[in-house]
Amino acid sequence: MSKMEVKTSLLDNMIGVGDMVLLEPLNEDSFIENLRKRFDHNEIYTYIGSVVISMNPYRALPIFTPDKVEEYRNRNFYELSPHIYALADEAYRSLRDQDKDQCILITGESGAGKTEASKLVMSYVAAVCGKGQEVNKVKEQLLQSNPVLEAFGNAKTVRNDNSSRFGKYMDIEFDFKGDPLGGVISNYLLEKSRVVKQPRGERNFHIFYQLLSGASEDTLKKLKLDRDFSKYNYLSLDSAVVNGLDDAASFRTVRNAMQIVGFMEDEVQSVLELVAAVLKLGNIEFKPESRVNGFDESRVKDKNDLKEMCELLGIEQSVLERAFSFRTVEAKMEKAYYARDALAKNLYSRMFSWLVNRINESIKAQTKTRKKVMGVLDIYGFEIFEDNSFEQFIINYCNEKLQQIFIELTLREEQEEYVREGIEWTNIDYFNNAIICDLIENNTNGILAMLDEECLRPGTVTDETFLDKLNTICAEHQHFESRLSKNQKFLTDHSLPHSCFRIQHYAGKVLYRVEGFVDKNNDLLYRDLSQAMYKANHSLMKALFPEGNPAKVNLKRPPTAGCQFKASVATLMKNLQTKNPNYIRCIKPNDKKAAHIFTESLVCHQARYLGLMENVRVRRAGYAFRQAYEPCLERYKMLCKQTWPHWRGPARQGVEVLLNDLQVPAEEFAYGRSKIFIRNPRTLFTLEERRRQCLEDLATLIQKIYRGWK
Ligand code: AD9
Ligand code: MG
Repeated sequence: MSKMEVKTSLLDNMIGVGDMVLLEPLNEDSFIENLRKRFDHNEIYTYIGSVVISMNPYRALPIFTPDKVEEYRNRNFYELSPHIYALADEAYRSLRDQDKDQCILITGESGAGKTEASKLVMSYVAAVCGKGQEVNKVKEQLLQSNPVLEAFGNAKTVRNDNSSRFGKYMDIEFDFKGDPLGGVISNYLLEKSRVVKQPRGERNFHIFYQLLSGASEDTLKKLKLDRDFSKYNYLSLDSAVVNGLDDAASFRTVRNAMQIVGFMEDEVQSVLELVAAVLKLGNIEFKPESRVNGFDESRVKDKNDLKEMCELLGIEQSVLERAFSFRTVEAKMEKAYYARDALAKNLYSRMFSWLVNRINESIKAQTKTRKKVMGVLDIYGFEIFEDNSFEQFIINYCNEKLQQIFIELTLREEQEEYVREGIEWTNIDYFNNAIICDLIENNTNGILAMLDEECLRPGTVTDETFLDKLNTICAEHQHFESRLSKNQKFLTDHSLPHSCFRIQHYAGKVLYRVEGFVDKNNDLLYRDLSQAMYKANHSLMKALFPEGNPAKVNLKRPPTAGCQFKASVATLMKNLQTKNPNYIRCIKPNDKKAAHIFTESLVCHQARYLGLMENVRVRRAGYAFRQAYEPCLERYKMLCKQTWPHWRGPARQGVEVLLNDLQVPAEEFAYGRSKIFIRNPRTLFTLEERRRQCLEDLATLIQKIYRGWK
């Protein structure tokens, strides 16, 4: 198909319009209707200019085959029907041929298809970029890092059977020819609270179930584990088996992937020992015990699990047992359980970060030649649960930042094109969520700063004192005109349930329960426990708890979880801003994880908060459609005697003659340096219609002549 026929495929009314910019009339109803029509015809991708909207089909569609890859390879973005491959191809070619670093930003709520989309982009790029033994090895390692990280970092939630519980950004590095050299993965805050407790209907991280289901008898014996999930406190039972998930088969895939990525056998063994240790740790229970000197003490109840855990990790049992005994008068038992869970969470999340680092070691580029980079961002989606805690707060903050960068970059890109083309730019009114980001991250009175202040303050600090502070400061500022808008996003009134605050996020209002905020932000581990871990005769374990080294007792307090997250998000944003962005906006069609169901209200809600209509408005605000002069003239020259069949002068002049001849009103178009800009899609439709008519007349004429000859 030539580029000329392109737009007709984008305009095909049967299956809806391929580019929302060309939708007429444009309103929310027509927007959603267009998505529905396309979804019903298995067209899960739709453009807004260069942005790809992706609907989760919840079933395998035959559109990701090697043939499809070939079809989209080296074709212009609008040439074929909308596809994620078109975006991947455009990004890759722009990187290879124009030397521009790229980033692929994938957003959408939990279960909308971000992780799948990121894998489709990666596999497309892997399929079209260089070949050869070395290159293939690099590709294979990059691709196989996915199953490893998913096993340890994903879990079944009520929203998604394979929900990413960490944020991931991966830079894939290429040489000047466009061959992959390696990659670097950054991970963002794993939801570690899941290790010790899962909401109803959800599971712990996949690896626990995979290990118990898929490991050989021999391995299980070495790890002192039982195949039966019900033996472990940390594993939820009501949803341990997930339809469509084969944990045993996944375990084999993960083992294989670890090998391809370059893990040594003893490293794999060490990791599995830590996974087993977490399960054992969860089974340790405590009881109060009176002591001779009159004090009560928390004591380990049944020592078998403790013993086995210590054997696995080479820890002296008495050292760990001592670390778990608490003598303070109040809440001894609670403290012991708290310490146990804190240790399990820390152990697991540190192991996860170690895995990421270890993978990075394997996949890092071996050469020092100048590199071009394609970054792929797949981060946890916006979450609104019934009970929202610190984790949701952090996840949603990150999504706010991404939305902000989306707004900034889309507008900037649009504006830059106008400037480049010498066309006057008129400002567009749009919702800017910068105030919500500021409410959370402002260095002096942002919510994270206030939380930190509370965490570091001497005296009695509780979640309640933190909430009081929030309420006072945000309410105080509400009196200031300049801060009014920001604090309107912090909603506090007497109707709120106890211990809660509410934020008006760009994606909706979210009620956060403050319980656990201070603790989770502090993220502190009792020193006795980290020292016990450091004493382990297990090199990986030792490496995970460097602060347990007695020589380093006076180390400064580590930065809080919120502070670390804020810093890493800031670095990420800076990084993204230096790259050419490509957007994939994922939408979940229904809440049932089911194929063929399109729940209009749900889709509408997502389209709204993703700002998709706004995105179309920005694209159409000045000029909805633009095209280089030459192809434009080529396509429509038949409509004007002066340009048909040949126009001898410059293409721009030809287009001028053509539009004048067709009497298109002057306010409907503008002449850019290399492109013609058309204000209203209707003008384009009229041109298309006239062209179609012209072709039809021509065909009839030819037929007549042909018959006459016969
Ligand atoms: V979360 O924020 O990590 O909880 P994601 O990443 O947005 O979420 P994910 O990619 O994991 O969602 O998709 C959820 C499920 O939808 C997948 O496990 C698949 O079963 C299904 N899915 C998503 N995209 C596709 C697709 N292109 N084709 C078929 C898909 N199924
Ligand atoms: Mg995901």
